[in-house]
Amino acid sequence: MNRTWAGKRVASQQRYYEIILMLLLPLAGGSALAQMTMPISAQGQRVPHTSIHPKASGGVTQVHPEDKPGVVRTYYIAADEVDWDYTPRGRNLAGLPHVESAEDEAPGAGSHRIYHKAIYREYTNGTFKTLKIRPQQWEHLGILGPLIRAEVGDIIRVVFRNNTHLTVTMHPHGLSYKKDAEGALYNDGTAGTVKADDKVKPGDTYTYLWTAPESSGPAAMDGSSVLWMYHSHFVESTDINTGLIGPIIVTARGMARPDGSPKDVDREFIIDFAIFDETDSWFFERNVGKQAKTFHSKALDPALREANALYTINGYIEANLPLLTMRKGEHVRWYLLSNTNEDDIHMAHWHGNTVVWNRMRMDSIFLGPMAMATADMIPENEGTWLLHCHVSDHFKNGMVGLYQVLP
Ligand SMILES: [Cu+2]
Repeated sequence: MNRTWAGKRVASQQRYYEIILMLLLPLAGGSALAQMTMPISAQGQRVPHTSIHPKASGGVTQVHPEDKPGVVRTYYIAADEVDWDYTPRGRNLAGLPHVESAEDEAPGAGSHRIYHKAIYREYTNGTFKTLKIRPQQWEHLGILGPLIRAEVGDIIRVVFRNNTHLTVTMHPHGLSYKKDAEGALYNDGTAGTVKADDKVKPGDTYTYLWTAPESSGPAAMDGSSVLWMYHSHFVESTDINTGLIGPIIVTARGMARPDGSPKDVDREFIIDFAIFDETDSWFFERNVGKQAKTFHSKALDPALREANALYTINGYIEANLPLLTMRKGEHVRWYLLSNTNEDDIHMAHWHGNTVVWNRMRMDSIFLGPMAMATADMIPENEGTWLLHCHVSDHFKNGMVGLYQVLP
């Protein structure tokens, strides 16, 4: 990377922060930003102008007041413990021949696959007493945390409550953050309150402040919005296998509706090709019992690991994913992501219709671990169609959903 360019970019990002800090400190009553407790009524609060143009002539940052100002979007998100059912509506709902399902399992296992897990859930306000009802559009998110949205220029404020017995965090991809909002513990030379975001203890609340600069939004090869994710980053792989992962969408400046969704898209779906390795969950011993006590590594007992690996889409196996419904001719945007295990190597495949990804026509998209991708579809072929991972082992183990194209 060109050093001069990189230096300018870092400097402009730091300047971006400085301006935002100057603007926000009065709102926070001058208290430390990360611990702001003043209720800022979330969606739609205008932020005084924060537009920065890093490529301004002479390397001087210029503010353009004619640009649309950003908003502060506040989310109340908790990590909660739940008993998660990977099969709420039953087994092999796609009706596929030769699929391993309930009858293949040990006696007593029952037809459901239920594990104790920790997931992110959204609440209506900072009392964390009332869960926010997930809109029907996002019921298919399943085990994923609430969708966090921003338009480039916005500020995202997440009031995070840890209702679990675990130490957890929230760490965002793609967005911009300072050291007190990174949500990841490691030797980064920081100390004191700047470390408070790195390990949120059971019962504690922490406010993460993230921003959506141009560098978090669509680039030349992207559409009008891009996908990112957030997840717990205390012991990262174990946190994610326990269930702590969720989506972020950033829409280009000037391309968002008030709710943050891209104006040029009719319908959005978020699909996580997610293996949950329950042997790497904080609750493995609680879920599996005595067997877990003798289990020290995947290499020691691959069979036990395989028996407790769930090949899911959004935490559902065997087409338990709610039916994804769209209409012929709509502009449908698919946001794809994957989990973090070494076998989270997927090939997302649609029957019946094609997509455009990275300006290429596809009907299958490759996803490595922790991948994020966006693909657009104009469905033309009516009917109920398979959406599945094309990796044979994953497909056989239930990484399958259905989508429906209506006239
Ligand atoms: Cu797969």
